[in-house]
Amino acid sequence: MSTVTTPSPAWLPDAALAPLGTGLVHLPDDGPLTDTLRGEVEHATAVHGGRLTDRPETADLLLLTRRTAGAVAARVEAVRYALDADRRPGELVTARPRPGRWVTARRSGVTVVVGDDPAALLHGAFALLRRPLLDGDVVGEAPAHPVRMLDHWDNIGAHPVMGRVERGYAGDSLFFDDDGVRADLSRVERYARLLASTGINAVAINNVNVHAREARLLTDDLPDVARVAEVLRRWGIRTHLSVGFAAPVTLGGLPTADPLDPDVAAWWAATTARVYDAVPDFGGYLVKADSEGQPGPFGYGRDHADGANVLARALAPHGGTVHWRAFVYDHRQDWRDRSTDRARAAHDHFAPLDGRFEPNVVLQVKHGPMDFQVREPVSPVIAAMPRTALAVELQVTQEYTGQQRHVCYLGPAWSQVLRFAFDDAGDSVATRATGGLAAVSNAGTSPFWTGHPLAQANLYAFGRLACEPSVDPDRLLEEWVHLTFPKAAPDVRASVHRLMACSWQVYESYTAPLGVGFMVRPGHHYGPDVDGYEYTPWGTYHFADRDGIGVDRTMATGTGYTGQYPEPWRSRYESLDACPDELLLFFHHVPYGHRLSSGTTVVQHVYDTHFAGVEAVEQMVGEWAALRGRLEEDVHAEVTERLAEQLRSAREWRDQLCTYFWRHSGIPDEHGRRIHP
Ligand code: GCV
Repeated sequence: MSTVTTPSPAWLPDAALAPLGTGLVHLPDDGPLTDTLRGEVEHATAVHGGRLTDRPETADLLLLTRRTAGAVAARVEAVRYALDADRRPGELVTARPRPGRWVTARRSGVTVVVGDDPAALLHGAFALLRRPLLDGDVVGEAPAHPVRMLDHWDNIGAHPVMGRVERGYAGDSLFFDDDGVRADLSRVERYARLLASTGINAVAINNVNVHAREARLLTDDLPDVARVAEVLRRWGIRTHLSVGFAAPVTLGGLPTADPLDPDVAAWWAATTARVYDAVPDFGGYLVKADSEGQPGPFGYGRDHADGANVLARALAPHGGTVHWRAFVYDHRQDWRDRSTDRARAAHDHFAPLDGRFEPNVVLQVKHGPMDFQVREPVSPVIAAMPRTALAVELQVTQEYTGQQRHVCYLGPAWSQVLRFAFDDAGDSVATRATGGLAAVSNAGTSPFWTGHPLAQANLYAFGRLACEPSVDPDRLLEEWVHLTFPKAAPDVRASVHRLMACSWQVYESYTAPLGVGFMVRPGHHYGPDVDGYEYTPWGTYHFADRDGIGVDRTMATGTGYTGQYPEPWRSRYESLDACPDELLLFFHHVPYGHRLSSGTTVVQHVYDTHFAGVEAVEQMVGEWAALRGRLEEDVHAEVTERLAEQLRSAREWRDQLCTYFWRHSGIPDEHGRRIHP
C-alpha cells in the first residue's frame, strides 16, 4: 500500500501553478472569493518567485473582475484588448450570453483574466493552468450550465460492508465521522479547491438514501452543516442536503408527510427558513423518493409533482432548488413477469408530469434508463419533458465500472451521452440539461482522493464537462495528465495518456457485451456473475437461454420501451438491422448465431472481445511497468498494485463469460482458443 500520509495534490501540484506565480500579479478586487484567489496567488508566487503588485502597468498577470477592469483599461493595453474581445468573432460570441463567464487574453507578454463576477474570475484564473496562452490569444469561456453539482453518498453511520460511503471506493467520508460532521475540515478545504479548479459549484454532502441519523443534518446538526458551508463557500460552492420525504413525520412528529397537507407544507417552510438562518447561501434539497425503499408521495396517493412542489415552495423564498430524482422504479419485480420493464419506469412516471413542476424544481435524471451501466442508451426522459428543468446525473464513483480498482476513464462515455442528439435539429443532451449536470462523487479520504490515482481523471473530467460539455474528452485527459504529472517527460505523459484513453472501451470489452448490463455479483457489484441478478426482484435481466440472449424492448413484440424515444431513434432501436451493435442486446433478444453489422456473430463477438480485453489489460500492465522510476514512486506503486487486480479480474470475467456462453450455445470459438468446459 501507499506510504502517502497527506493527500495528493492531484491535478494542482505546485509545479502546475507556474502560470499564476512566476511574474508580477495584479489582483485589485476584494471580497471572500477574491481572498481565496489571493491565497492561491500568494502560494504560487512563493513557490515560483513572483509577487503581487499594486501597480497594474508593471504586472505580467492581471486578475480582474468587470468591476475593476474598467479603471485599469486606460493604463494597460492588454486589458483593453480583453475587454474588446466581445466585439471580435470566435468562441466569445457563444460564451457571451451565459453567466459566470470569463475572458482571458495575452498581449505583448501580459496576461489578463477578466471575470464577470468573482467566481468567474476564480475559474478563469484556474483555467490559465491548463491553457497557457500565446501572444495575441483571446479565449472566452463560460460554464454551459449554471449548476455543476457533485453528490456525495456519504453517511454518518458506517454500513457493515460498504463503510461510511455508499458505493465509495476511496476510503472514508470527507465530511463525516462517527460523531457527525468532522471537527477538522481541512481536507474538505483541499477538496473544495480541487473542485473549484474544475468549475464545480454545488455539493450535496450526504447520501440520497437518508437514514435516521443523517436526517438530523436538516435540524439538530445545522450548526455543523454551516461549518461545511463556510468552507465550501470560500471556493464558490453552495452546500446542498439530501432529505427524506418523510421528514415531517420522522423529525417533525406530524402524523403525515402528505405533500398536500397544509401542516406538512408549513413544516417544510419553517424548517427550510431555519436552514437559511444557518446557511444563507444554502443550495437546496436533493430527494430520492419512492425509490428502493425510500418514502415518497406515492405513499399518500400523490404524484411526484405534488411531492417535489411542496419542497420547492418552501425553498423558493430563499432562492433554493429541489433536485428531485427520477430514479423511480419497482424494485420488487417478479422475474417471471416479462412485461414489466424497469427501463420504462422513469418515463412512465415522469413524462406525464411535464409542465407541472414549480420553476425551482430540477428533475435529476440518470443518463441511462437503468442504473449507470457500462453501456446504456440515453434516457428517453431527457427528450420528453421540454417544460421541466432537467439535470442529467452521471456516476463518477465507479460502482459498475471497476470500483476504482480498474482503470476506466469515463470521459468518452459521458461525452457520448452529452453529445447525443435526439433529433435532426441537433439539440444535444447537454443543451436539454437546462438544470445542469450532477454526478456521484468518487472522492474520499484515500491518500489519492479517489483510491485509484488514475480515477482522479474522472473527477476532473466531470467538472470540466459540466462547464464545457462539447470539449473533446481526449483533450481533457491530456489536460489532466499535464497538470498531474508536470515534471514527467513527454513520452511518460504520452504513455499514461495512451493507457487511459481507451480504458472505458477496454473495460466494456471484458465485462458487458452489446449493451447487456448487471452481469455482476449482486450486492457489491464487483466481478462477474452472469446470472447473479437473473432471478432477483430488481428488474435487471438478460434472459439468456440455450438459443439466445437479450431483452426484447421493441413495440412489435417486446415491452414497448423503444416507443418512448422520438424519431428517428424509435425506429432505429426498434429495427434489428438498424440498432447499433453496442446496444443490440439492450433492445433485442437474438439467437447466438445472429450476425452483427460488424459481420461477426453475437457469440463470437463475446469470445473475441473477452480475449481482446484481457490482452489489452496485459498491455496496460506492461506499459505501466515501463514507467517505473519515471513517475512519483507512490503513484507508480499504487497503480501497479491495482493493475494486477484488474488483470486478475479481467481474466476471471473472460473465463466466466466465455464458458457461460459456450455452455449455453454449444457454439465453439472460431479461433479455437481455450474456453473452460
Ligand atoms: C444511493 C443504485 C446503487 C445504490 C444507489 C442507487 C441510487 O441502485 O446501487 O447504492 O443508492 O443506485 O442511485 O439511488
